[in-house]
Amino acid sequence: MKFLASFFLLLYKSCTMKNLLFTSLIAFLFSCSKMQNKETEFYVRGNCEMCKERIETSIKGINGVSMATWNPKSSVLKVAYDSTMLKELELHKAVASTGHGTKLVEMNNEAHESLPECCKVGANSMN
Ligand SMILES: [Cu+2]
Repeated sequence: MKFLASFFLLLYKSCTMKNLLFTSLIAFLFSCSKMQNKETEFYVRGNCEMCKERIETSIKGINGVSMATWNPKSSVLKVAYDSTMLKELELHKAVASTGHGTKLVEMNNEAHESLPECCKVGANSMN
């Protein structure tokens, strides 16, 4: 009788384990399907490799961003992000706060003033 009881207990435990696994699998799939990965690109004013580092870091630090690459030649920033977590304008605001303006959000002047000379507007012919 004791053996039977422990047998059923084991059976019950393995069933709940399976349920747990199944439930977490469903939850995982559901959270994946809810993610809306979106890619966008826009102009960000900047000059050099230091600008690149600064611009990309400001965007990569945002929750929901999976990729950020700024091209110093074209001044175009490419971003992949979860559109359920943030809006594109928030990307513009984040980058502008570091002193690099976009066409939607003007650069933060104070931040821009504290940039190295080579990173400022007018530092090279590309501005
Ligand atoms: Cu620079």
